[in-house]
Amino acid sequence: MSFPSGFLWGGATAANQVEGGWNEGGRGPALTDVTTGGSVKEPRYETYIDKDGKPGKKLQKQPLPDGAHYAVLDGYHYPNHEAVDFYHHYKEDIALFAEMGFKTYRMSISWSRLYPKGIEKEPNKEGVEFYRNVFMELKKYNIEPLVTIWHFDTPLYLEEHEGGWLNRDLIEYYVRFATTCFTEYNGLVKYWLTFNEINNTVMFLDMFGNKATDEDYQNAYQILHHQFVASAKAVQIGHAINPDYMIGCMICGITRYPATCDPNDILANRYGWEKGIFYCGDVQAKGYYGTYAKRLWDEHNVHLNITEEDLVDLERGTVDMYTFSYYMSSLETTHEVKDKVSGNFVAGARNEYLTYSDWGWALDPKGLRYYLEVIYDRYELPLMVVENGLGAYDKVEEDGSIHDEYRIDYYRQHIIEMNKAIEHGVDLIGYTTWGCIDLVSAGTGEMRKRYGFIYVDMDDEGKGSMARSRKDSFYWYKKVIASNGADL
Ligand code: BGP
Repeated sequence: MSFPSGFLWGGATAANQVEGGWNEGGRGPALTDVTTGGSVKEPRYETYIDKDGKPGKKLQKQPLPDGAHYAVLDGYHYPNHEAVDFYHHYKEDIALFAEMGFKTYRMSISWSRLYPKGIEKEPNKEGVEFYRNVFMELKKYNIEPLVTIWHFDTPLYLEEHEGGWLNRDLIEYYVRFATTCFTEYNGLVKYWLTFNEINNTVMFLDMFGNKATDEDYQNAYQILHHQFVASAKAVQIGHAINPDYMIGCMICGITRYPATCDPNDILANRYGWEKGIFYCGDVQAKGYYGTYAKRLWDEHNVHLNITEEDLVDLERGTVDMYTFSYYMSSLETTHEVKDKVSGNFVAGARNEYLTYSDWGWALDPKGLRYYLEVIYDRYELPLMVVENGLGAYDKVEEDGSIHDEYRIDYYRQHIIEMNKAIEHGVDLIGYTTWGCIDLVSAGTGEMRKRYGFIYVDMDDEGKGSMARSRKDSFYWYKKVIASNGADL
């Protein structure tokens, strides 16, 4: 078994989950500073009326409990304020990535570190320099950065005072931010992703039994449209700045199967792929809305504000590569679900042929091959798996070692399936495992849900030394990379 030469092996993180330093270096607060675990808990706001009589929202602040250094708001702590402090440990962390032999490192740029409120005309110099230093450090080890421009972390100001992504003006603010990234880091970065898991906005609206209203759909589709246009504008600008830039979309890839052979389930499954997966990929990779889009909008009485100019932008701003995260598959059914899987983030009908992680995520390596082959057939663009990993409890032995055989096994199975897809003709150019260093969970805000090859001594209460150590999987992944995927 072998992978193409030049295959981009590496790991992935996001600023809001590793960086910390949330109020350092001139950084402004971001939405993710108040919504880590936001999918389960809402931030608490106070409402107020400003001097012009305009209503606004303000976060309720609470002091830190004794001994903890994670900030606490209304009794709920936001661990990503400090996260695993990549902000101060980046040299040490990058040296560890280099030791594993990483060819690439996927990371994101915190928007509010460059534009604290999102509305400024000029970027915050200290923020710009921070990422320049990180990229220079990666260059030292010949590690190619793969940079996500938006990873859920819209500046809080834009959410509180500008109405967030429902407001068309966000396109302009985002484009300014993206242009700064493309210009400042020209020569240091080649691979870019415009929006992380852009499809979540619609896919999770009614997946697994959530009931969304027509208004929820109206807003979600309009938000997505603004993000599509922002992405397409950024792609055009990026290519004008440097024609060699490889700019990709990033889709939350959940392989969907029908739960039964009832034609109703088969149809539901087909429509589920369209709504959850293809809707975004088609716009970003083909440059136009799929024929089924009108059906999806009509289902919920959605009327979008789309201009002629938008359509031109979408057509001109198609991506160079399709990237996605892959953690699990799910079952689609029109029947009542008796045997339900529960877990954070995602829950649904249990697939009796699969096993599940401690957090209820279906472990399905073959589902990765399925996804790769379906998507390659549809777009014929280079593909990258930019997230894949196992959130698990790790036990630190008395001598400090961590025997995470379950994680090694998980990766081994997924790499075997990727290789089969390549043998079947799929142009897969890279693989970055999620949370190559332990980080704060996006879904729950926990530290104990660990993904890393590198362990970080930090717990859910924000207590720990932040010391880094190598798990068994660290040595294993090093061997995999050194053998270009042959030695598993
Ligand atoms: C994806 C996100 C990541 C990451 C991952 C794992 O949806 O892009 O940010 O966190 O899922 O999810 P969790 O952190 O909830 O385990």
